[in-house]
Amino acid sequence: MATEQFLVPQLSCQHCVNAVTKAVSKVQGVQNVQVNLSEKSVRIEHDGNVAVSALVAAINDAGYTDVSVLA
Ligand SMILES: [Cu+2]
Repeated sequence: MATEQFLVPQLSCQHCVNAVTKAVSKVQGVQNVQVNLSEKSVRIEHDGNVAVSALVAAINDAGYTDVSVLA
């Protein structure tokens, strides 16, 4: 089990929350996705075998290109 957190400044409404949640949930190995709209952060729990780059790619593919990795 591992957790990654990302900052996605372009998150602006519930539509964004749904789009990112759906996109990231499709990545194999992802177990839980929590989007905090007020903090514009995405917290992802996965099985430990998911590359950070794959998670960023999924967020990018959903249309959110300005993604940074939080500690
Ligand atoms: Cu939106």
